[in-house]
Amino acid sequence: MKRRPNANRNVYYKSPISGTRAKGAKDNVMWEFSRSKPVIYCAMTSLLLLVVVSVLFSHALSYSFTFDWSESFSKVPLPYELSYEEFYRLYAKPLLKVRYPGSQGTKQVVQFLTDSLTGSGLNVKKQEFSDKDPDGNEFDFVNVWAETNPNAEKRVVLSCHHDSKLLFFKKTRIPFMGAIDSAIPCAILLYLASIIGNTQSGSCSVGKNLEELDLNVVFIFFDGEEAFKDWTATDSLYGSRYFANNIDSEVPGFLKSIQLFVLLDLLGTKDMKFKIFDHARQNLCYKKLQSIETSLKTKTTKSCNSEFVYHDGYFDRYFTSTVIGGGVSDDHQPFMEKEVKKILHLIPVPFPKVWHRETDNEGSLDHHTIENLLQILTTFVQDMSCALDK
Ligand code: 1BN
Ligand code: ZN
Repeated sequence: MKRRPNANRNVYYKSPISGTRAKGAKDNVMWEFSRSKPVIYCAMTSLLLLVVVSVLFSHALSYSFTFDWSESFSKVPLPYELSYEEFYRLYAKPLLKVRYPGSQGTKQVVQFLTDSLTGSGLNVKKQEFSDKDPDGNEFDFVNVWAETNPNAEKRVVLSCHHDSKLLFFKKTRIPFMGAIDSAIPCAILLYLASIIGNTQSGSCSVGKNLEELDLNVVFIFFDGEEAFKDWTATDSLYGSRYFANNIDSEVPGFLKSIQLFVLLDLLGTKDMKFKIFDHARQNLCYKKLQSIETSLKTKTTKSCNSEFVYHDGYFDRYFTSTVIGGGVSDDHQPFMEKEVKKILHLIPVPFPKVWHRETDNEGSLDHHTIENLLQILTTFVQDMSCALDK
């Protein structure tokens, strides 16, 4: 992603408390003041200064504690030009909280997703419902979804799950963050939504291409992907099952219009390799992702007004050509059962070591990997004609 030329990277500011003095200051300056008559004026000025500084400081403190993330979206005119740091601060940080179904964290995350998608110019909807866990306890769930072009006939779905697993160790609840499972996948989708939404009418328009292809990009953030106990057909995928079972009565013809269904999961660690599942064998969009990765690795790529800086490291490639057959049960499954044909389940195999462990937090993230993935997917959404090919 483009680095802002004026970004103050690695700039270290000395603390004003560290004893540095202004040029020309004298050691005996305090002594000279104390001997002079205007000592009272000096004391009064200092007091006044102290009052002004403390008022400013308390204002700054309260601002940082009450900072409203949604305010910042309108100040992001060119998402293509966001630095990685800005992406992380704007889209990932607000999702990094405990957010199992019905929790306070979920309420905040749902509000954040809604504000972010609305700020990107998308038409946002919610599906609220309740269901029971295997012990009969009732939970509230909220799916959030948004579309870029409701008038288009064909849809491409880009999805993730926003809930974090309710994790226990010896009957004590662990504050499980789910950074890769699936805060980062959702942050990536919010970023892609901002690119598509905000640039729809601009000169660097992804939207133009989508209009030509008559494509409506639908972003879905499922709740309740995780099992409360053991993963079974009824204890898992609460949100995606509800969505697949109900969407056609809300929006007639929705499922039939899906040309491509992409699900992101467990993304953000260094050991990330995608393999080809049975259902993706003939998927031209997987091939497209492979060729994007190759070109980003081998040459400097300009995308609109951004120059990508791809991080090449120890890894060979993310989108491997290894066919492993089978598949992993996840939020795409209820859609497969509804005959949605083209599915891309972008989940690394083997699963990252931190999977369903307390260590799935910010410390598990590899920022070069996430930035590379953002670049691959940003390039991908600019031309999704692969979704229309047979
Ligand atoms: C992915 C992330 N999954 C759960 N959290 C899906 C899954 C289902 C993983 C069954 C392993 C087994
Ligand atoms: Zn999980």
